[in-house]
Amino acid sequence: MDQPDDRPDFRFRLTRRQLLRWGTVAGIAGIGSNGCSRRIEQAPAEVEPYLRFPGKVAMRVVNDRAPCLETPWRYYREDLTPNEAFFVRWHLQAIPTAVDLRTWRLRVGGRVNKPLELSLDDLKRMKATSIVAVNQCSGNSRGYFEPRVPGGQWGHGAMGNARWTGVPLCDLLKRADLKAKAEQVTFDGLDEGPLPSVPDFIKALDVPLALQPEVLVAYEMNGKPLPMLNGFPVRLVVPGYFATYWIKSLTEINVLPHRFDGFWMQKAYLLPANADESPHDLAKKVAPIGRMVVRSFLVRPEAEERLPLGKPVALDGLAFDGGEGIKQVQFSTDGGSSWSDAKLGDDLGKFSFRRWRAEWTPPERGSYALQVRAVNAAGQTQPTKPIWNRGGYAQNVIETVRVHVV
Ligand SMILES: Nc1nc2c(c(=O)[nH]1)N[C@H]1C(S)=C(S)[C@@H](COP(=O)(O)O)O[C@H]1N2
Ligand SMILES: [Mo]
Repeated sequence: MDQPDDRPDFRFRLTRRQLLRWGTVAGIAGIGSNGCSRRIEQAPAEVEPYLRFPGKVAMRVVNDRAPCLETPWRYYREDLTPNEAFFVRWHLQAIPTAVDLRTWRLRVGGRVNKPLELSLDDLKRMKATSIVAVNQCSGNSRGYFEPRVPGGQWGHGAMGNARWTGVPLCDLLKRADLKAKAEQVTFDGLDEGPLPSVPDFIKALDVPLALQPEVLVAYEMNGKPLPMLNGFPVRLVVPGYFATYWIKSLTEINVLPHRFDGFWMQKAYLLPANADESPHDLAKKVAPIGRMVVRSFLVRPEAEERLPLGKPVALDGLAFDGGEGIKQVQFSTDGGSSWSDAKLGDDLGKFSFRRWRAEWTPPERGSYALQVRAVNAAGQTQPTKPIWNRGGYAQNVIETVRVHVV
């Protein structure tokens, strides 16, 4: 069997008890105090199990079957999220735990003149491209929705930024030679439901989007093979779009002459199409979720931190959007009454996290509500009140972090 470097030996049909036993060594003690405290202060979950899955640091388990793991907050101090701390989200119970590269193939078929069947080596012989891009779950921060919505109760750790390397999807589609009237392209991975009645996780992109040069079939993440849990051996990377389209352990690419009507496009990952909605007044028209919206976070200091009076405090954080690029970041230390510009860090590309920094000298002792907001190159910014939707998707309210100057 071929495995990525950090590919562990593991079988996924574990009972919850086995899983817990397996994870005990990694328990809470394995987490830095800071990374932990933010979540315990802020995370909505009643229990906070931290487990060390194969190839991963100890991470908060949002779900154990299929595994959904949240990135510990301190890893956002880095521009690129380390592979071993990158969040994990699967929907179906039977996820790939090993891949034999001698038999594994990526197939491109449907409305094409030349169907393809490529090995990983075939892909690696094609021209490679790298791009830094944020992968964020549509349901990132869902746990803070009020009223609560069903689904994984994520804190803010269902996002990560990585340098992805692979073959542009458009090169594969050109090689396969699309027939006329191709409308959508579907993507399917190696994972499956426990029963045939569970719809397979298949997502679709419109052909014009699938042909954008930044969309990759990636086999490397931060210069290393993808971890098994993040989609070894290849995954789709759709910069600017929510992660639901970033199909992991990709094996089937299918070109359709019509719109795809599968469950995961028609029944899930939908947002109100025009108007807002509320629990009492659900939108009549919904549409598949698309590009990410502008967000920004304070990474340090963390919630409930105690800061000494008389010393400048380094504020440090990140911002990102759906691919316009971040133009401005501002912070407030008085709960949003007044705002000051932060200094932007290195520009790693318009799909990447953008670091920001500022210095603040607290004038007196007491509690402070720190806030941050970003503006992208299209002038879009973040709302002051959360925008509710039934799926708990696309949250981008201005966040507040309370700290205490003592
Ligand atoms: N094959 C497959 N790909 C998938 C999914 C899945 O369930 N199966 N989930 C999607 C969703 S909703 C998310 S948020 C991202 C998570 O990517 P990650 O696990 O690498 O962080 O994978 C996407 N790709
Ligand atoms: Mo997701």
